[in-house]
Amino acid sequence: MRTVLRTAVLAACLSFPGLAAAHEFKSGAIIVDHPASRPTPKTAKIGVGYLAITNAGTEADRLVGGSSEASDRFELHTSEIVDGVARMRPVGGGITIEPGATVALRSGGTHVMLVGLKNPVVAGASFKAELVFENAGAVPVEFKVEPHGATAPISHEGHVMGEAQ
Ligand SMILES: [Cu+2]
Repeated sequence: MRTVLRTAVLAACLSFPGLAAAHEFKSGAIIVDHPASRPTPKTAKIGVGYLAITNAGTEADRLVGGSSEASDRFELHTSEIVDGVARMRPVGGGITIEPGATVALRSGGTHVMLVGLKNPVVAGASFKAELVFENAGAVPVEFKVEPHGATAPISHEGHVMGEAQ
């Protein structure tokens, strides 16, 4: 079933490259699915990166860092709720992806933080980046900037969860 779905998505991408929502990047055993960012206010100095990493190999690998053309630094953060407020802190030691596992970097959990934005991140734009893995090495990817709430039900609002509706 999953294979059928994936095939359908790929076919859709090939037919309508401009409209394709799915995009993925491979290097060795590592598959990076749909690197996405969110628009930022004009004065923002930080942006976010969301993506999913699958390890199709037989040995564990570890995402240890990266870089992007959009920012001075590329950090791995994790969010946690402390006294009802979402706080972030850098991930120490990288993110391990076990063989056969998929790890999603998402709002409200572990995510990429683009620190020191060179320009505002604008919806519809894209930027190049590199993920660095312990075994797979540097994996070039391209982030697409999607409007807030594009990937329901996950949204960037994970960073301000302290605000009640
Ligand atoms: Cu963060």
